[in-house]
Amino acid sequence: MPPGARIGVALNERQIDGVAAALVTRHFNSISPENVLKWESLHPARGRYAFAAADRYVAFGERHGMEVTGHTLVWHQQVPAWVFTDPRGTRAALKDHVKQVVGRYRGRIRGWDVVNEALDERGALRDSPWRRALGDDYVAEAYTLAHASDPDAELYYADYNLFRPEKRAGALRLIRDLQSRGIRIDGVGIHAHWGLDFPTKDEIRQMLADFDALGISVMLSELDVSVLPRRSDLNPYVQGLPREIQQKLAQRYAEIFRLALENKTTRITLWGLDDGSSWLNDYPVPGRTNHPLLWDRAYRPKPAFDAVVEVLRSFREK
Ligand code: 9MR
Repeated sequence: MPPGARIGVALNERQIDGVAAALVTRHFNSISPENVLKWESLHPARGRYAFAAADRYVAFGERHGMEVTGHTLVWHQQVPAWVFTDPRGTRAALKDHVKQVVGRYRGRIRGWDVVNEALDERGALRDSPWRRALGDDYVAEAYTLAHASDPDAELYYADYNLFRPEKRAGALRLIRDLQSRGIRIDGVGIHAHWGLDFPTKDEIRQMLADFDALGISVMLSELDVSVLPRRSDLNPYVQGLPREIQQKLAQRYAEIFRLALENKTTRITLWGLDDGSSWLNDYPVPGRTNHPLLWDRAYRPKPAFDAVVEVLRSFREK
């Protein structure tokens, strides 16, 4: 691994024991909780918090010297309905949530995906329940609240499709706006839910350069590479991935890691450890067999794993 590089993985709760845990502690120095720090897991009813799973998760990271990312405070998914329907108010709920959650893990979570996926494809603020309840300035509010509850935590903005210029322009505007108002923003988390042939190398390079120019850290905070056709019921690899596609996947991973490391990416986090636990088996079409990660369903390393190790080694030796 190149000095200082953070290589992370998203895990769900059941993976902090057994085979998965052994792989994670051996190969990664950073973890992101796939679900346990989301609102629906932590805060099912006003004033009622369920911290047990999150506590175990954070302790697992600490015990093994891995940094833990806080994912995520303000998102339009996985938020219980009461947050937007309770007449006592969404703003009060948000304030309490951030105070309790960020405050509880103060000094233990390195950085938070404070606002997640706030933009639409044109780069404007999406029509989310947060925006409807709180107005456009909910974004700035969330960062201010998070900073107050842990002044030392890094604060990130995270979104997908940022390789598309129009959407990226919106993210650049959003981040610059926070910067110009003196609100803390440390980095951008690029959700790299990509394919074997998109985005192009040039698109990736341009995207990384544009964010780097803001003087913030740039992370691939959710990386996986789908091998399936996107909008289709085709499910061609139920019995396994043909050697040729396996090689393509390996080359694609090597290419992405190389581009990221050449272009000052500070953290690369895989969105899942093994193919069997990937969200891509159920999205956008439920019940397919995808092979988007570095370990297969039996936790055997794939050629893509070797390819990534090779790239990391070459950077260490540079
Ligand atoms: O991987 C997560 C999956 O287990 C959840 O069911 C899903 C719910 O929408 O969220 C997945 O993670 C998402 C992440 O939190 C934000 N970016 C997109 C990820 C994939 O949907």
